[in-house]
Amino acid sequence: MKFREKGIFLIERKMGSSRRQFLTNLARKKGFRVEDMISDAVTHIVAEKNSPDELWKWLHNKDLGDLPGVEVLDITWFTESMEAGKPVTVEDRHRIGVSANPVHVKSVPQTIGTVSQYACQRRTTLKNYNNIFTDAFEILSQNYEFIESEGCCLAFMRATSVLKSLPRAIHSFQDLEGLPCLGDQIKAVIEDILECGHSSKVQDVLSDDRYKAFKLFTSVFGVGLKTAEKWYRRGFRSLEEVKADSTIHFTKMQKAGFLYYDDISRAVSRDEANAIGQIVDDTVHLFVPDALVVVTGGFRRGKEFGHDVDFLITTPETEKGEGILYNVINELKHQGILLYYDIVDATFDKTKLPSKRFEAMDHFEKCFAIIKLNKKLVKCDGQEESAGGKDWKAIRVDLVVPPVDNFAFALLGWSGSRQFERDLRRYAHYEKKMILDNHALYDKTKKTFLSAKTEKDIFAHLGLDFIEPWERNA
Ligand code: DCT
Ligand code: MG
Repeated sequence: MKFREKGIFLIERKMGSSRRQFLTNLARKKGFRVEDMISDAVTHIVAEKNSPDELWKWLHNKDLGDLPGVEVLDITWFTESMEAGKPVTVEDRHRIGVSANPVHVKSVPQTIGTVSQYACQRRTTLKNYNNIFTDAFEILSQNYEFIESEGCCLAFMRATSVLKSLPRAIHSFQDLEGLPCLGDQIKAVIEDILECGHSSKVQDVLSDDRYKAFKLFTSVFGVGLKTAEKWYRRGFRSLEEVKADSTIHFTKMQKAGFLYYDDISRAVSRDEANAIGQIVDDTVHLFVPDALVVVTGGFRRGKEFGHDVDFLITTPETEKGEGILYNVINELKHQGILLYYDIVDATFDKTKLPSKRFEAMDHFEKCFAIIKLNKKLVKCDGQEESAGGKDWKAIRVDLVVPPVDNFAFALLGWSGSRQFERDLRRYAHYEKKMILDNHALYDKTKKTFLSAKTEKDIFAHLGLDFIEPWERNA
C-alpha cells in the first residue's frame, strides 16, 4: 500500500457492483487504500453518476453525520488519480457539493477533466500544436511496434492522439494536468523535450540498427513485421542487400513493391488523388451509372498527402453491383494503367456476426492496386521530377466494395484515422456494451444489430456527438 493516509470508499449506488469491484481492484493494484465499508478510516468518498441532491440524501439516510473532514468526490477525481498513479490534489471541480452544479456530476465517467480518454469524444483537426512531442511519440511507438512491445506501443499512440487534439501547445508540466493517457514514461519524454528541446530516448531509437532496418524494410509494399524481422536476422541492413540475395523468395506484392519503390514510397498529393478519383469514378460508372464512389482514408479527413488513395464503391441495388470490381479491374488493365492488383473476394457472412474480436481486416470484396497515373492528368503537377524522367507516377490505390446495407459502417471504418477507429470500438465495447466493426454495430444487451444508413446514425446509436471526418485526425 503506497498511499495509506487516504482511505477511499466507492459508492456502489448507480456505479454498479461489478464496476465498483473493478475500480477497487484497479486502485488497490496501484497502491491505494480502498475501504469496503464507510468508517472513520475513510477520507475520500467517491460516487459516479449520482446527482448531488440524491447523493447527499442517500448519505444522510445512512446516518453518517456531517462527515467532517471527508471529501465527497465525483469519479473524475478517482480516474485522474488512477491516471497519475497517486491521489491527485482535490479541486473544487471534483467535489460534489450539496448544491453543486448537476451538469458537472452528469459529466460522463470516461471524461477526465475536459479531455476524454477516447479519441471519438475529441475533435482532432490537422492543426497540431504539439508536433514537437507527437513526432517524438510516433517514433517511440513505432519502435515499440518493431520490438513487439504492444502495451508501450499503444500507450504512445494514445498519448500522441491526445496531444494532437489539444487547442494549444504544451509549454510546461502544469499544462498536462487533467489530460488522460499520459503515464509516467510518457511524462518523462515530455519533460526531456521541455527541458532540452529533444528526447534522448528518441535519439537512441533513431540511431538503433534494428529500428533503422525495420523502418526501411517495412517501407516496401508487401513487407510487414514478420518479413522485416526475417531479413534483419539474416543480417541485411539495406534494400540493395535484400534485392541482391538470390535465395529470397519475394511475394508478388513485394516484387511490385520493389519495382515501383521510388514512386510509391513518395507521398501521394491531393491533386494526384483527385486525378486517380476521376479515373476510378469514370471506370465504375461505365458499368453501373448510379454506383457510389467515395474517397475515404486520409484524404477524406482533409489531408494534403497520403501513402495511398482509398475508395469505397457501392451500388444502390445489390444485383447490379455483382462483378463490378472485376469489371473495373479488367477495364483498367485494358487501358494499360494497372501496374499491380490483388483482388480479395468477399468473405462476408451475415450469419457469422457479431465477431468476437476486432478484425484486423474486414470481409468486403476489395482490391489492392497500383495504378499508373499519367502526369498530364494531374492539375498541379509538382515540379519534382520522378526517377528516369518518365511521364507517369505509380500510385497505391485501395478499392473496397461493401454491400449498400453496410456502407455507412464501411465508410466510418475506412475513414480512419486508425486511432480514431480503435477508440470508437473501445468506446462501443466498454461504455456501451456494443460491438462495432467495419460491417455492423451489435448491441450485446439487446442482442440486436443496429442498422445505419449514414455515419450520423452510428454516432447516434453510440450516444456520441457527431465528429466530422476532418475532426478524426486522431
Ligand atoms: N482500415 C481498416 N482496415 C484495414 C486497413 C485500414 O479499417 N485493414 C482503415 C483505417 C484507416 C483507413 O482504413 C485507411 O487506411 P490507410 O490508408 O492505411 O490510412 P490513412 O489514414 O488513409 O493514411 P494515409 O494517408 O497514409 O493513406
Ligand atoms: Mg490511405
